[in-house]
Amino acid sequence: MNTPLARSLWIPIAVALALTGGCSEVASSGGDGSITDLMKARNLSEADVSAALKTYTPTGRHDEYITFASGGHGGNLIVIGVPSMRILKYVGVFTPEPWQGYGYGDQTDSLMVQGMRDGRQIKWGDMHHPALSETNAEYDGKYIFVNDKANPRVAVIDLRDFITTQIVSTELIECDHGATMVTPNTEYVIESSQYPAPLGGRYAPIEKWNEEYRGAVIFWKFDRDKGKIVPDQSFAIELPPYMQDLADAGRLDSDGWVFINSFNTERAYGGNLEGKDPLEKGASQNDMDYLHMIDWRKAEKVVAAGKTKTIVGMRVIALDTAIAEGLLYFVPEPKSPHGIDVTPDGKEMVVGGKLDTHCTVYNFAMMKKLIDAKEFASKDPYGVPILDFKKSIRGQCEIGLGPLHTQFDNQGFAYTSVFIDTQIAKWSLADLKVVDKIDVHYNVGHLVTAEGDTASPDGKYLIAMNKWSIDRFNKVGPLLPQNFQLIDLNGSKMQLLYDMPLPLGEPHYAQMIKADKLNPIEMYTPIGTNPLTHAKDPAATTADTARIERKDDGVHVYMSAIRSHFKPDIIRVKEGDRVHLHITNVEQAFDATHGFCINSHNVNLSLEPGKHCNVTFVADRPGVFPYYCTEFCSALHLEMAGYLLVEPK
Ligand code: RUQ
Ligand code: CUA
Repeated sequence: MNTPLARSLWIPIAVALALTGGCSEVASSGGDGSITDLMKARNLSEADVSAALKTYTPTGRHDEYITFASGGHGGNLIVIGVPSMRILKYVGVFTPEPWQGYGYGDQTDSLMVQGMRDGRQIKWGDMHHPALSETNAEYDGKYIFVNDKANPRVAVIDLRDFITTQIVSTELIECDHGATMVTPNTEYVIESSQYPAPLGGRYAPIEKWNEEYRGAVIFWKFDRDKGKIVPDQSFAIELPPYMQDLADAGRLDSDGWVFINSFNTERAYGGNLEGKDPLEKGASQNDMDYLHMIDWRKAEKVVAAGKTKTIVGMRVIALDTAIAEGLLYFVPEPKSPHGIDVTPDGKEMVVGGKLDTHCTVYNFAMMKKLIDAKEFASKDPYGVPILDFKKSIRGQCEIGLGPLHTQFDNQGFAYTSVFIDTQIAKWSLADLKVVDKIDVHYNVGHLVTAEGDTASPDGKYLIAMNKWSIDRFNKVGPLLPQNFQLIDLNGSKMQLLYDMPLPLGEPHYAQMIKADKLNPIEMYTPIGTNPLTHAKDPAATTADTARIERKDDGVHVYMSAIRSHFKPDIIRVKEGDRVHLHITNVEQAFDATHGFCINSHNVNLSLEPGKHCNVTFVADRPGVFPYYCTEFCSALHLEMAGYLLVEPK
């Protein structure tokens, strides 16, 4: 603390504090003396104060970056400001989100229906990898896609209003992991399987693994104008029954290709209660697994030529066809790889091996040359051509124990999460040498840098997404939060700035975008907009047209909401009536959100200014049910209420 460096650091900090706050008198639990007293009272070092100054964001100021982090088991997407690490929103995606009324009205119920698997509503999701839409390999701030690993699904979130507008799922596969990643102009959203199974939800004995079990990569076609995935224009490629892992799309030089890691090329399937090796032992025998290279532009042509079969409604290029048409190649990769990350210039691919100490840097031009010359070292048991490892790589960087994922900055450095060493390693892409390491707490999985998956990353900030937090926070019982650690990349040494507990499922991956690339709406216009269509809903209502109509299919209530009443505030129906509520928040004031709930009927809506919601339910119990506004919208908020009267038959 008393090193010359620390002292020289401290002087500008003290000056800055005195200038910006105008106060060296700061109240705290530790007393209200000078900054130095405060530091003493709170036991803060100069490094602590420097970290605080780099993240503290005074009231009214906004963050420079926005991070979209997966909500893991919560099935929702977390929006976080950087560097303040303030949580700004949870976007409901695969699971209902009550505050947003997501999953409690007709529109959002339709998304829960889209997300069904085998006709069953799924009550959770295991979200892993958010992917922002891209234009020319840069985040464009328009959409973000996310996957559910457990119940393989992909969702589209519209960044005009941060609302989920579509969920797609195919029963072709039973689990995904290489999802979601986008091609450089968001032509496709990629979803590749993880645990092989017979394609299309069939049964086959596990002993038939080699013959009947398969992986697949799905290319979901995205229609940017409509903001929707078009399942009819999507296709899949059948893959051998290895466990495909993370994926990344090529860009610039490698545009048109997709790269997918794999492990378990041993094709082990366990059986530890049946006298066989456990799965993980069987799956860790080979020195090399296979990096998959897929030529998706060529695959598009094969699909257009009709060389597909249809399985559960999905057009699938069979493995034999993929090989014959030159769509699929393998390159060996060291022991149990996990992350694959294409370098910003698209020229190289960095692969981390969980049981290796290196990152391997594959060179696209070298691999492409081998493919063009048809120079293959061997074939896998299914006939997929395998390139020579040494002839495909530029080199390897000795990183540490358990390198997983890699991100980049704008200075030619790569940052790799090192799981077993529980560190972040910074290394030079040019000479493949580690230049700095920093401890993280603990067991880092993914990491993300600002604009880190684009052709022009910013670097600047890095978030280490740690699986364990052990001693970092107050104890809250045996299930601990995850720990997002913000790291400053601006100096030559990485500096740890902030620990942010995340108590909402294991978040896995995130992407960080410049905040000024996002341009969300402030309210819905015209009044009566349905967020799923971004157009005026046919049942939109104004205060003047509020009414109740009895029709063949039940009672339709056209209701308006404005501070501080619903109109109508009395609804009379008969036991057994089907009730259709059509509610418009007719306000056009920023942040003037109302809520609407009826007790005991699972009716719960969020009505942002201008938004229209439809909800249908059966009034099957006679009684008196108050409804009320759930957002403290005005001084007369508590009076913003009404009665649903259900008269007995
Ligand atoms: S994973 S900790 Cu699902 Cu992205 Cu690597
Ligand atoms: Cu409207 Cu409270």
